[in-house]
Amino acid sequence: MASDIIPLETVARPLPAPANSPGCKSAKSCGASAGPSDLPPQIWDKVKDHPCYSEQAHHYFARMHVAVAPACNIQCNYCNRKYDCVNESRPGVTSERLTPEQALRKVEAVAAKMPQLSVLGIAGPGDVLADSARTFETFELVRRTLPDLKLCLSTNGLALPDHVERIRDLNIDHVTITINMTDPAVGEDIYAWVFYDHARRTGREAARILSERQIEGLRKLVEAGVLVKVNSVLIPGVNDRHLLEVNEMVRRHGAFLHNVMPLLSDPAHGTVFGLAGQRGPTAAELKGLQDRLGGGARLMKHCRQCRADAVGLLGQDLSADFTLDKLEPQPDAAAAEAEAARQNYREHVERERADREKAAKAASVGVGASAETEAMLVAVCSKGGGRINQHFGHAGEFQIYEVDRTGIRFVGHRRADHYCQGGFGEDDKLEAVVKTLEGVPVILAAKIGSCPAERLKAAGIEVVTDYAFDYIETGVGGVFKARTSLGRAVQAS
Ligand code: CLF
Ligand code: SF4
Repeated sequence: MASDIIPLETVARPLPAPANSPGCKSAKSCGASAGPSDLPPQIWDKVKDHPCYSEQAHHYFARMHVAVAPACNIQCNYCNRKYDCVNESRPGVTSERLTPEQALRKVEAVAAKMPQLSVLGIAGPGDVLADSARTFETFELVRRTLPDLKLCLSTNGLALPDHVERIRDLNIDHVTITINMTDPAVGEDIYAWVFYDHARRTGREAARILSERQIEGLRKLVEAGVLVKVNSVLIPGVNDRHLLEVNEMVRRHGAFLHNVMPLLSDPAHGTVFGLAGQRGPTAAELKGLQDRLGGGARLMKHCRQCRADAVGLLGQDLSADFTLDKLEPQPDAAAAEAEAARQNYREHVERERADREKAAKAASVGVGASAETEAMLVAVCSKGGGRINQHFGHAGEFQIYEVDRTGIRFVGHRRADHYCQGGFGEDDKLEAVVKTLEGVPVILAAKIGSCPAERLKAAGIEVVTDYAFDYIETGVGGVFKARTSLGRAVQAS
């Protein structure tokens, strides 16, 4: 059960003492990477343990979703109602529907196994406020039983203005609104209808109502002191250029983060877009837009478009370990023991963070002196803790870091989907990894077999294991210096 939960010993391995350095001051880093020195203390306190609101936190903390909200009040053209709400999920995923009581049992079971758990989110499978009673009843039950967990919800925003007081009173500090447009002329191509004020509306009227309600909800939440993240689905040819305006609106109204997610579209999903052949953006198009949005609202780049019943660190999927039939009854003392374990883990993470920060500063020493003008991308195999602690063959995804003269920063992830499931030598899967890592010359892994390492080398990708179990920044800084003019200068002297 839950064997992929990060073992604490791999998170806690100490590093050599770092040297002094000015550290990374890149202006280009991901907005969700903001740390205690960039944010007011009360905001940092709200985000530091939230894996979606803080890129740093996603290395350490887990979230779980409970799928208690099946109904929806709008129809997006990228959604098929057979599956979960695509606004925060991958299409084609179906979650087990729960009652609020079942949801509480599940949260207790996960909490008993996973001290990394810090957030309970509700993100579907429909819209969480379309049938708000089930959503709020679930939050109330969990708030009473596990008061230290942060509560989080994700909505399309149509019903949001009617629920802001309840959200504030329940201490739900984190709300996501999916806003794909502010212009009804764009919106009529994204939404088939909305159900509002006892009637089904279509066309520009539907899009106008939805947009007005979303912005009203955003404004009220910000006034109520709730941290708001805005998700936008990037749909090439439909809202790609328009998302610059959405980003500006997001910034103007005081949302904390803007998360631009790629449309995932396939005829097999049975959606309007999928059947019409509407494509999703390429990784380069997504990055290009994110780069253009760099001066606006803070950006989230570590979203994994997870399921409405997701469990674990972002990028992990332990939902199959916690289906209803597998939930064990919890003994009376379990809740208190689990809370104490979470508290211990948080203290441990505080120490780790301080250590990692020093290591990151040490790693960036000299990086700024490089004569290289091109940034270098590095793929990292990590199962948490901000460390290079995963075997290449077990990596379901690669975390992508960029390094240049201005520093080291996280820029996103690329999926590898368990290249090594039946042993090494699965040529087609290795080919897929090579394709996934186009433009990335180096992989940092804890270990790799000689056969795949040679195959990757032949494809122009070097796999470095010298930094196994070190912090990511130590490895990224190390390979950059070794491969650039800095390394060549050292070799020549
Ligand atoms: Fe869940 Fe969403 Fe809360 Fe996170 S997910 S309700 S804010 S706890 Fe996170 Fe998943 Fe991306 Fe969502 S990675 S899809 S952003
Ligand atoms: Fe589907 Fe979510 Fe859109 Fe509703 S809000 S139609 S569940 S993607």
